[in-house]
Amino acid sequence: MSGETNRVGLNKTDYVGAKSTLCVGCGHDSITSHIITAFYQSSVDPYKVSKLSGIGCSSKTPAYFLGRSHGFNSIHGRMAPVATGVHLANSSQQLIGVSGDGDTASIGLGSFAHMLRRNIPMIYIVENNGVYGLTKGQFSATAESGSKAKSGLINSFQGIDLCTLALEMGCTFVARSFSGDAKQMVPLLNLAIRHRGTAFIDVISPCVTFANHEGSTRSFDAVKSHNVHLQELGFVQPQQEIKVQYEEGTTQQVELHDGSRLILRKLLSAEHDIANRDLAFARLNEARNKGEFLTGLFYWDKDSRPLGEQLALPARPLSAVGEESRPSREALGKILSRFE
Ligand SMILES: Cc1ncc(C[n+]2csc(CCOP(=O)(O)OP(=O)(O)O)c2C)c(N)n1
Ligand code: SF4
Ligand SMILES: [Mg+2]
Repeated sequence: MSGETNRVGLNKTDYVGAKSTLCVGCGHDSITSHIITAFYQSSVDPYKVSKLSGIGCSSKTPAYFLGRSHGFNSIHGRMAPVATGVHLANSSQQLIGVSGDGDTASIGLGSFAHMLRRNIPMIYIVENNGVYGLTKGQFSATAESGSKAKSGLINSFQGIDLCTLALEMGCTFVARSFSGDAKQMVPLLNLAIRHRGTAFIDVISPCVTFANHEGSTRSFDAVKSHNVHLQELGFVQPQQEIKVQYEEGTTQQVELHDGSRLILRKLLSAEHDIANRDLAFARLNEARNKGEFLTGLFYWDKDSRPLGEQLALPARPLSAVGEESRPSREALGKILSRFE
């Protein structure tokens, strides 16, 4: 499909952005390329997308994809409230946010938690390298205890597992992947594009400059040797043929409202059901106790209700309401008087 135009008449090159200024080999650049692939494959109109971020190397990346979309680079740790505002002002925009483990798990932790409770419709990616890359490699709050910094310092604090936290906060789509795993990331993103609520994807994304040495639990070698897949994921676009034949009983297919299909193939001996939140907690805890990076789709609430629906917002975005249809001063006064 990569040389062809997609369903909205665009080429893959129409989904790229500016040239990356990150270190050569940074995991974050691979995630950028998976985002470009998924938005192209899903034929998303880039003019209807708003890209959001905080501060960090990861937060610079929205400049490198979807160059025709809107963008807002917030202050450190404040992507979530900005996303909430963008959604309430213009609910017709599709949102994708990229944050870092520092940006989300330290300064932005409170905002992140409350955004998940509210189920703001957006794809929320954390490019998780266990360090503050932009400020020269200090441990972040997601770094595993016992991990060694480039300076030789050993991390004595427990790391926050963002997927477990997201589940606890009521997140309706919780997944983890590895930046180098296009086969898993692209289907996850294709599904996330269609999710009606916050689609959280924690992506282990090694920092080649500050965390790729012996003793770091986030080096490429350490992540690859501890990466265990929860399931094999496939995504079939509307009207696209399923080319691979799977053995009966080993796969599950979920049809989506637009005719696309998610295909899940069981890999672990332990049972998992993406609709079962308790099992998602169990799988995450087991993996953590074994020191594994379990990747895949942990939980998906297919019938999730995004914020706009919970608040019964009108279909017409507030930003499209002209002066002529705004309530008069008297009408507003009447409404306000009810709260006096
Ligand atoms: C209010 C505020 N405090 C601290 C900083 C300094 N600072 C910039 S980026 C950053 C952390 C970046 O780490 P992360 O979010 O993990 O992104 P990475 O660079 O690792 O991709 C910090 C602490 C800042 N810019 N603003
Ligand atoms: S410092 Fe680390 S996170 Fe930042 S661009 Fe370089 S490799 Fe990537
Ligand atoms: Mg980081």
